[in-house]
Amino acid sequence: GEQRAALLAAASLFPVPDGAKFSYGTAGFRAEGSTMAPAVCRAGIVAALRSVKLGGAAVGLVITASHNPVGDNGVKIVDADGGMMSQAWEPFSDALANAPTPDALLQLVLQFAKDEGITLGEGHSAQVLLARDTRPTGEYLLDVATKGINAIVGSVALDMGILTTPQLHWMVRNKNRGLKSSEEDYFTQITESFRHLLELTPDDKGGDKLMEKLIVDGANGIGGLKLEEIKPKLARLDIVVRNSGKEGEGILNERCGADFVQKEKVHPLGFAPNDVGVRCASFDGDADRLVYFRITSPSSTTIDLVDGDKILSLFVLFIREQLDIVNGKDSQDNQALPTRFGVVQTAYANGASTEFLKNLGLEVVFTSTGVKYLHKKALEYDIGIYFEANGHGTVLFADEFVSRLESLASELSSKAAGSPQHQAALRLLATTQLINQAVGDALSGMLLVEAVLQHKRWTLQNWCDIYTDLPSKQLKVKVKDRASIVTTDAERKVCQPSGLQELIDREVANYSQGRCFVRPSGTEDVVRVYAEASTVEAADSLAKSVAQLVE
Ligand code: NG1
Ligand code: ZN
Repeated sequence: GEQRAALLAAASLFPVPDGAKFSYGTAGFRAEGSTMAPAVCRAGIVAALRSVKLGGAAVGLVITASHNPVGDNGVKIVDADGGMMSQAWEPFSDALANAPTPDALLQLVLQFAKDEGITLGEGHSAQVLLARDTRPTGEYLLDVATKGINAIVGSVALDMGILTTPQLHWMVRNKNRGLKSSEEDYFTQITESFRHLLELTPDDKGGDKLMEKLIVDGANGIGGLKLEEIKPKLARLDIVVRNSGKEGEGILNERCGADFVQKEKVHPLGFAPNDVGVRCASFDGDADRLVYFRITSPSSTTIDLVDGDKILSLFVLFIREQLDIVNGKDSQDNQALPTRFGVVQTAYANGASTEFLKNLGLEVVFTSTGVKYLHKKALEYDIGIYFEANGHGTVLFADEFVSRLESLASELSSKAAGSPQHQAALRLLATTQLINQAVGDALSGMLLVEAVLQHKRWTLQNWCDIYTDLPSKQLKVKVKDRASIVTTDAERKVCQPSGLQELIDREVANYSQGRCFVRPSGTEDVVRVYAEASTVEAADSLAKSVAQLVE
């Protein structure tokens, strides 16, 4: 009836061109913006179905292509818990995006609804929160997504406006938990918890002393605009935003942004010799990645990079310190706050960071590349922290742990108000509020970095010095069929083609501190080679010889 007609109508509005092949991948559908309408419309259908399946819980849909060029665009679905859409729905999403005719699309939906036990067309409700980044094709594609959502009868599409990707994830999560979920609420939560953390700085004289200047590269995207908005509410930070995304500033992600800075290891456009030595941060285009850096010389573009691994390490030091204060370092039993604290990395984490974390006595585990894998693993702990080297990551606190922490803090506030133990418990509580619990978030991550640096009275130099990155090299190799390479052990070992791993091992054995792995990319048609060794030349040469083994 009505439902069938609506699906057929939506599908015929945006036909899939011959030969198109959309794949949901690790970051949703992504392509040249002008070719994205069919996939976006169908992602709207998937998002609405997902909401129906979850009994009408809010689901999110964001139009963004993150760090990719301004001409690209993409679509990603946010699950009701605020995380990435359940992987179990990816095959259906792919099939739907590529359905060649309206009738094929209709049949796919009907069959899938049947398999999933979804009753269409009557009495159900669905709501999808939509957002987009600043891309020129964003407004059009958001409208296309709305048409897809509306093709599921009874759905409501709510346009939340131009947002960072993590803001939308946060809103979906909060909404489904019955918590405040507007953009204003998001800003209030992160600025208030940041202020609270600063007030808990040891020996804080309650002064209004500004920290040293921080320059932020907004990648000419949405993150810089949002940062400008909350800047007046950020006590004690002296922030200058460059590549802010305002008219005439520059092009989104072009020679700027976290991806560019981390991969090229040079400073972004818009930074000048005057900035030598200043603490700088860089967001990516949708503000879910964060790196820090410092320009080392007025006459070159080189930088000292502080990547996701070092951000993770800084957070680990801070959280560990607070846990030690709360628990008392020596008494192993009878701890006030027993805590399973886990660190999650991928094979791309610099070996020096892993060594540093293991030397702290921490549990470090590895997953495959891709936020959905890291996030899932981190959820297994009371406090689970994960970061990709590229700067995407966060700290997750289990609900049960937060309850215990709240009880402890309130107990201490009557028994030992203002004691070091009480203060440490309050710092941990403020941290659970500040750092985004749904997904990696450059804005909230940066505020936590700034609060921790202030807490430790650390300069960027102190932070850089916690360990020295091993020189590393990444190469891309084009092969006929990248799926012919199959890996195991969190992508650190090749199991197919047979014999390749032995050849890699033999190469690696020639290098001091050598480490190398190869894996097929999940987002590009290439095989990636990563190599680490004790010198830049050695890392380059190891990567090159292993690349030759792959070709
Ligand atoms: P692939 O193309 O699978 O290596 C890349 C990044 C991931 C992640 C995804 C986006 C590297 C080496 N890989 O994945 O970290 O950000 O894109 O979801 O940077
Ligand atoms: Zn991004």
